[in-house]
Amino acid sequence: MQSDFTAWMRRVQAEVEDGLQRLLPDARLAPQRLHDAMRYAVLGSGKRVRPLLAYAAGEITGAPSDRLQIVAAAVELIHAYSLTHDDLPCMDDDVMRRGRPTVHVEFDEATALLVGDSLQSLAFELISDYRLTRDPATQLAMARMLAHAAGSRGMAGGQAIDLAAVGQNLTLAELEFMHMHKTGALIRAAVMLGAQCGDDCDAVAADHLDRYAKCAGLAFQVVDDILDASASSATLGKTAGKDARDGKPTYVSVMGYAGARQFADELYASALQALNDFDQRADRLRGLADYIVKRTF
Ligand code: GRG
Repeated sequence: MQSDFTAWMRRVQAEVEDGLQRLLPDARLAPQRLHDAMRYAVLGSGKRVRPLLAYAAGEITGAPSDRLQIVAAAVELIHAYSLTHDDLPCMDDDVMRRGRPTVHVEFDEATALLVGDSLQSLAFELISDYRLTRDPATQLAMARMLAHAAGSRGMAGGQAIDLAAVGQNLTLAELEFMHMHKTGALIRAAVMLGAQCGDDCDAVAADHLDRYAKCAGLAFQVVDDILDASASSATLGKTAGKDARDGKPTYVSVMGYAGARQFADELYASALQALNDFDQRADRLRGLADYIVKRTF
């Protein structure tokens, strides 16, 4: 069972990598330095959790893999843009990401800024260029969903709250609000966009999937906070222990290590419960919830 899931993950990760390789501009095309930096920011590593979630949700609704490859790439491009900008000196000021120098260290700050801008634009170009649904109105709604998830009422808004929270004491509700936006919004979009690529996504299924995505997204962040406080930089491929050093409130600082671990387990149980109405076609989503809470990097 576990080896079957691992084989599925590897297969999807390879398909996502192929898609990204093909869909990103060739580094020999002008402006070469920007295209080279875009490819550096996206290719070669990263867990591809959001693409995996899109593919897993697509299994429930019978989505074809060529459509999933496009939405998975679009979501991963938005994610890579957010990491590139997050690492800039004006934000988190970090020098290591995915086990190598951050984009502004390897290239320069202006290039890193443009990499983020260009990856975000490319994501929407992809959603517009390819036929993803039978009904064009649904495809337009998908583009809107991704825009909303990335914007000020989603990820960018969550990042603004995060930056303002340095040195502050947040309540649990405030912490949750921040993370539902900063991390959760894009994870929810990944699940819903994957599901919408299939023809069997009715309103009831969408509601269950959205509940799953909210729980899995928050669990992802809780585990991220636990790992930041407990794992090494070498294991994580990014600077560990940074949240505490930067005076950032986290699930570990608010709930303690054991409290955060228990909360992650509760969210895992709620994520599985949201899938109760689905048959074995939801097994990949079940497996991903398990992966998200048990991951070690
Ligand atoms: C700059 C608009 C803007 C937003 C930045 C995503 C984000 C918002 C900041 C990253 C900081 C951070 C540590 C967020 C917590 C969760 C998270 C997104 C971790 C990184 O994602 P992974 O673990 O990374 O999926 P990989 O490298 O595996 O893709």
